[in-house]
Amino acid sequence: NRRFETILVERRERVGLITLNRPKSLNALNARMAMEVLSALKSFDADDNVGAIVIAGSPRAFAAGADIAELAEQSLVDLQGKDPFAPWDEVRTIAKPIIAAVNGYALGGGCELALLCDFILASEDAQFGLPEIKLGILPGVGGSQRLTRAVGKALAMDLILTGRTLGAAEAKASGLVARVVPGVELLQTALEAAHTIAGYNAPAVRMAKEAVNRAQEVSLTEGVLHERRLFQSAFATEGQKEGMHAFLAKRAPVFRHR
Ligand code: CO8
Repeated sequence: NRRFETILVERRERVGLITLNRPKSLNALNARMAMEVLSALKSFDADDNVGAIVIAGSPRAFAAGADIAELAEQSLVDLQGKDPFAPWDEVRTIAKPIIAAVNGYALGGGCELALLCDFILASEDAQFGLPEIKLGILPGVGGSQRLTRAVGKALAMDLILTGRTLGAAEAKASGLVARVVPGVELLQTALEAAHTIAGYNAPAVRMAKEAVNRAQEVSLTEGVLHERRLFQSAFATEGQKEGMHAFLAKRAPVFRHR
């Protein structure tokens, strides 16, 4: 935490927790936060004591978007030259599952960050949207692509062109979020889900994440083939033997975490 100004980082048992921490600006995502989130994610990804990661916000907002104050005076050449969003693109290189715990606003880049996570748990007061159009711009960290894949073209067009926000119930109904829970239970629910994941056979967890992500990229035939190869690879892990032997012996499996 000494290294970080914009986030809080801690480990709770086998779960890595990153809390976005610029509450005064509703966690506006500046260039420093992008670097810090990526750095924390990479450390957790390399740490055998961590099996899954949660990204959470502060009480009023997960994140209300890119830091508009920082962006306002940028030129085309600035954005091309030292692309301040490049670290966000690297979130997809993290092999361990990442859960977004979204309460309050997840707008613009905040919504895009949630979409970069593997799944989203939302509180009843969550508000999702890509309101960049109101600022004279459009989504810039994959929102137009990932939201469209998540909820389909009709709703993605509606949100991106009108800039309106989506409440938790509509977000759940559209498939954007996996679960909606009361605000007071959100962090605990996310930590418990991450803890459950972190208890499983780590190589199989990584393969399962990779397999689902493949579905976004390739044809069904290629995706099924990729899955089959990963499935076969799982039989080269100790955890496969442990999981299956434990089932047959009617005892709980004990997975080793390397
Ligand atoms: N950037 C900078 N500061 C912000 C941002 C932001 N995105 N959002 C809120 N703040 C600041 C406000 O300026 C205010 O500061 P101050 O207290 O100093 O005046 C403080 O946070 C509290 O905000 P409000 O007073 O506005 O609170 P309200 O409850 O009245 O309104 C809203 C809350 C509706 C969330 C409102 O703050 C808002 O509309 N915020 C901007 C939302 C937005 O347009 N987001 C999209 C930004 S553009 C973008 O994300 C481009 C994506 C490109 C990639 C990003 C990289 C990840």
